[in-house]
Formats: sequence, structure tokens, C-alpha cells
Amino acid sequence: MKHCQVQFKNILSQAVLTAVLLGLAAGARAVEPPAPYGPVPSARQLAWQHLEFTGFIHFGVNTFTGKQWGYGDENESVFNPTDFDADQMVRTASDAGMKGLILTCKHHDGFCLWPSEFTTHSVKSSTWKNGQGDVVRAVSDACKKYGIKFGVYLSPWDRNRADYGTPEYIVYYRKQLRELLTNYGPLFEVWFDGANGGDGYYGGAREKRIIPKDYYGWTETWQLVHGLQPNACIFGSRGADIRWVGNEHGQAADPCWNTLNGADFVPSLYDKATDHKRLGSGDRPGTIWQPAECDVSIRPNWFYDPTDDHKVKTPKQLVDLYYDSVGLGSTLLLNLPPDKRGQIAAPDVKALHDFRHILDETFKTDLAQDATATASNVRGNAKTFAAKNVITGHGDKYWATDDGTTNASLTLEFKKPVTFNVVRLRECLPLGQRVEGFALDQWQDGQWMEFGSGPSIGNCRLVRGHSVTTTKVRLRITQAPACPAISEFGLFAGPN
Ligand code: FUL
Repeated sequence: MKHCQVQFKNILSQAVLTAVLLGLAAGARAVEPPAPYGPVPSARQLAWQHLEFTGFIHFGVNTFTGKQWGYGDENESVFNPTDFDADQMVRTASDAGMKGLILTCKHHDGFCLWPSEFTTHSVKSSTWKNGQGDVVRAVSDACKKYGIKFGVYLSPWDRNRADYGTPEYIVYYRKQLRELLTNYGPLFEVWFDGANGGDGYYGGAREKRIIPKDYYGWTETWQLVHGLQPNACIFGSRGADIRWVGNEHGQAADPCWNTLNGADFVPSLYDKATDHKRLGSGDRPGTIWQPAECDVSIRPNWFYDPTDDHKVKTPKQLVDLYYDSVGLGSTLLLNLPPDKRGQIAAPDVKALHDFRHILDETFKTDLAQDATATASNVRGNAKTFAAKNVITGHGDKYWATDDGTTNASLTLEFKKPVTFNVVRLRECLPLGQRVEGFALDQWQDGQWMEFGSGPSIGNCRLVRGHSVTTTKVRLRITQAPACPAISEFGLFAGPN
């Protein structure tokens, strides 16, 4: 997989350095890279976008009560996994190709999966391991072992706490967050849920509590996160690194822009359908970079329920979700709910295994590697921006055109015919999201025939079609407000 690694902040200095070096070496003027267009990703956003596929683990008292939203009055003793195996959970996620895993350290019921210093409503009051267990420790250690990143979910809504709704609760919440941010190693993502249902146990009050919009003081909380874990992306509302995609089906809109108009849109207004739609599509050109994450569960519910065992998504449905999220430039956050043993259940493991097999079969060989690449225009005719940069094996470079050349084409030509049915395109994200329209053609019977098209590229665009056998494939950039900067044009043959 090929990603363009240009650092936005370094572009000018790189240009100057390149100009000096090339000037000295050849007496020639160096060609400057394109100026970034619109908002660009921060280093942590870029690293997060490149993960593409991550997992969620919803585990807690609900696993044992059969509820999806615990009321907050659950006795700690209900949490008692019979054969807890964090290794099995993380191995399953890693084998499925997930690059990170986010654990629900505390869901809305308030029960903590780690022995927090600030409450007794946690694993330390449960019978599991005589109160000596720590699910967060076990899962984070297993993530280290399997080389995947670890993230935390800490529900802001807490239906157990008597002080929920008062300023004291925010102090408590931040203390808990600090424990998670400091005791479990590097985190790649911190997930702040928008759900606020109202009613709950609340220390015995058993009432409905309405929370003012500014109650949580996110700005301060997020400073805490970025201060202690500068590489962790925050999933949340305004000011967060990552936005919700507006649905829980795991599907991005098309196009799904990486940008939003920050000033007139507070994406915490999760209750309006128009806002959901806008979260899905983003705003173009937008004023802030806030890429979307597609969250979805492998089962109909977020927490394990044995009656869902025959409703696990099929490998084909999972593959379709991958194309509808990662393939539209977003990321996929797929939930795997451990069962009462504390392991991922067999039907889920099987579906993930077969899903992975299909993706591996599809993406194991990039046919474009055998191609010769030519373009209608190359920026300054410079090798640095040559057409062949789009091919895997040519490093982290990109093809770019001259400023003002926003309609351009790039052709891959093969000595022997190739058969493909999937195309993968990527833009050089540190230069912003530039392409607003593209088309793909194959050479057939002496003429160009369209294979597919789309309104955006971004981090990744997968185009699936019928199997095509040809010696020439062409990418046409049909609309762009600035010259295109394309880092990948790959061809693959997936199982039909
Ligand atoms: C929602 C929650 O209410 C669900 O229980 C789940 O955690 C999902 C990921 O987010 O807002």
C-alpha cells in the first residue's frame, strides 16, 4: 500500500532545499511542489487515516445482563467472564487486518473495566479474578503483543453516578480519563460518544437528567488528551480530530469530503437528520480538516447477545462495508462484541477470517507494477512529479501537473494484457483534497471505454467493476480546483 508522506509544514522548506540542491547539481531551476489546497491533515490525523481499518470492543456489564444500555444500577458481581482471553480478542482483530482496537473502558452504565482509583463501580468490586483483574491492561498488553494500536472509549454519559449533571462529575470524568491516558501506554484514538439518553439510576435517584449543551467542557478535556497523548486522535464533535460519519451502518457518503465548515456547524447536534447527512458528506471546500470514521457492529447490536449468533454479518457484507467506507476515503471501525466467556464468538471469527481472505486475494498483487506510465502533463516535466510515481514500488511520491492544468490524464500501458476488476486511487493528502471528479477507461476494440468514475478520491478510492482484459488503462481527472497530486493508481483482480 502506498501513501504519500509529504509533510505540509515542510513543503516550503523542502522546495527551497530541493531548489538549492538541484540548482547546484545541474545548474537547473528546481520545480516547486504544488501549494497545498484548502485545509490539510495534522500529522496525527494523517497517521490515523492511513490505518484505514480498526476495531471496537464493546464489553462490560451489558454482556452479562443482555441489555444494550445498562441503567447504571447493575451489581458489580454480574461482570464475571468465564474464560476471559484478551489474546484471543486481539489476535482475531489483528488476523482480520485491523490496525487498531478501541475498548469500551466505561459505557453509559458507568461500570469501569479497569480498577479506577476514583470509584468502586468497577472490576475491582466484581467476583472476576477476585477483584484483581484489569480488562484495559489485558487488552492493551495484547495489542502491544500483536503490534496493533490501542484506543479507549470513555462514555461521558454515566447512569451510575449520583453526581452526573453537576460540575463534580466533570472533575471525576477527567480524573478517570487521566488514568486511561497515563497508565496504558500510547493511544491512537480516544472516543467520545455523543449519546445522552437522559434517564438513569444516578446513585438511586432513578430520574431523567437533561444536560446543557456546554456541560462537558470539551475544549478543556481535549487539551488534556492532546497534552498527555499528542499522537491520539479525538473522535467527537467540534474541535475533535475525527468526525462521526452520521450513521452507524458503517457507510460513508459519496463523496465523503475530509473537510467541514467549522464555523457554522457544530457536529454535536446529533439529533437532526440534516446534520447526519452533512456529517456523512462533509463540506466542500470546507475550513477545517476533520475526516469521517464509519462505525458499525459485526452484529445487529453493540454488546454480545446470544440471540444474535445467527445474525453475524456475512463475509460478503463485510467486504461491501469495506468498499463503502475505506473505499470512499473514510475509515472503518468494526465492532466485535466478546461473549460471556470474554472471547470473540466462533461465528464472528469465521466471518472475519473469510472476509480477510477475500481482501487478501484481491489486493495481493498490484498489476500496475508491470505497467509503463505516461501522463498528458507532468509538473515542470520533472522526474520528481513523474507519472510512474503512482505505481507501487516507486516510493512515497506522487504525480502532479503544472498549476492551472486541472484536466489531465495518466495512462498505464502493458506489454501483455492484464485482467482486473478493482482500481485503487489515492491522493497525496498532505497537499489537501484536490480532485472533484475523475473517470477510468480501458482500451477495448480500438477505443476507450469507461470503467468507472467518481466525485472524489482522498485517502483511498476503490472502484469495482466487471473483469476487464486490456493493455491500456487510463485515469482522467475531470474536475479539480487545483492541479491534481495522485500518489497511487493500482489495478487488482478480486474473486468474482
Ligand atoms: C452509541 C452508543 O449509544 C452505543 O451503545 C455504542 O456505544 C455506539 C458506538 O455509540 O452512541
